Amino acid sequence: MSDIDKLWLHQHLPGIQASQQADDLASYGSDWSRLREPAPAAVLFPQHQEQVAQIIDCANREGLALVPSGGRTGLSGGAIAADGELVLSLERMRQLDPVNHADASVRVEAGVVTASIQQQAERAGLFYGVDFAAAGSSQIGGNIATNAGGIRVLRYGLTRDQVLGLEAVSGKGELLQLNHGLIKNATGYDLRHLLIGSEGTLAVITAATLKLWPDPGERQVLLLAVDGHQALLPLFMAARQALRLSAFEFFTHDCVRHVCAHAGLPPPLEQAAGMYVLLECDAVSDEQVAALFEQLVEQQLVSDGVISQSRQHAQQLWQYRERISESIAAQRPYKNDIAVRIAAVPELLQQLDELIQRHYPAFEVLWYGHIGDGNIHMNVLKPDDLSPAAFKQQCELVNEQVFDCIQRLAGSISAEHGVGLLKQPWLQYSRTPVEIDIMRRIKSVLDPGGILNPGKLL
Ligand code: S2G
Ligand code: ZN
Repeated sequence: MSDIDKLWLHQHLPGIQASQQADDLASYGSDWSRLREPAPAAVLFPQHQEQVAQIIDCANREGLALVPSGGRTGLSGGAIAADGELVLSLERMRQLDPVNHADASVRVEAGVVTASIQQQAERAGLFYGVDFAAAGSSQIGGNIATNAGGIRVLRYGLTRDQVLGLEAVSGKGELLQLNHGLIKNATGYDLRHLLIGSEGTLAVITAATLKLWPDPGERQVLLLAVDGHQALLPLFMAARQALRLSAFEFFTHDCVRHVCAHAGLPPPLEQAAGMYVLLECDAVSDEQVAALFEQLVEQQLVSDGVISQSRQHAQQLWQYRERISESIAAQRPYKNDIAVRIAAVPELLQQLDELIQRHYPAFEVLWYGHIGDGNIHMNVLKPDDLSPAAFKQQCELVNEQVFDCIQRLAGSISAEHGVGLLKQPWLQYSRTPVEIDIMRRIKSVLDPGGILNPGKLL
């Protein structure tokens, strides 16, 4: 056990709240990936940017590793502390400023839960553009550190596209106030965008000024039965042509089976289908939707479907997509979170389907994701009779083929969940040696002591 005890913390980090309680060490040292047993030396709870700088200065002096920690809903092990690191939790930095109506923005500290931002925006008659299943427990600092995506990227972009200003502390302890909420600022490298998606390896994010959108008003959800993945791209293009889309998701029948069993929901349509599309769009007249639906059936792109009749009905339909992850979590699925350009989605699905049949005939594989931004989630469910280690090893054997396919299509081996610990061995399938070398050199400038989240991403 490290020599970090109460006295050490009191001497080296006076005035900073800390815990070495076993349950805190276990909970703050892990994340939703559960990839490694948590074993941090202590959990620190700074309450403002200066205390974060104080912690970083101490870590550099003492040569200690820091793991920045938000809501720990990550799935790639980016927030895991398994080797005596100090966890730097932002959860007590929860200042949520009033909405700035002139700028249509809001300044929030890193520990604010994503759903609170959505509610703050709604109260002001505005809309925060990023949403995903974990929004009720994820924190905005972690969303920014992983550039979280979610279900409405095709309309509002990624977390990156919401950040107008960013406050952080670099691995050298430098206080950063970046871009100050400006829309235009042509004064050199945009360091804000360097930190967004850097997974806590370059700086600790302490606050952000976020863009808010006009209230989208009434929206409708269509849940459509689709014959096969070949129909997905033509269906997406027809829907994008005819409607003002804010989401276009797909999932297979196996996903529906797990969600209905887990959540006690009735099947979404009378007839089961091989695959479903859930799309969300600005509300249109019943005639317009009926005409589009007729057209899609004529083109044999869909065979059945349901259109939400109320906001509550729309939320019910969303459950078939939003609750997939939670319904399979107990089976500790091996997750691939991959992306290609939208035009390459059909080919990716075709190649992966063949690959799965060849290598995983015995495994149950669930396919779902965000066709609207080329992101496919492929979750392989662990068979009961296989140990987690053996299962992970078998899945990783197939990763080479999956990522070969991604590399050929110039895609990404991690679309939105980040690299963390899980995808690090395969980074070169999406980033060239030159890029990885430049990333390492940037890391050496911003975190020369290598104290920030060592072992993650690079
Ligand atoms: C999704 C959520 C995380 C997962 O549902 O879009 O990004 O379990 C995922 O894959
Ligand atoms: Zn996703």
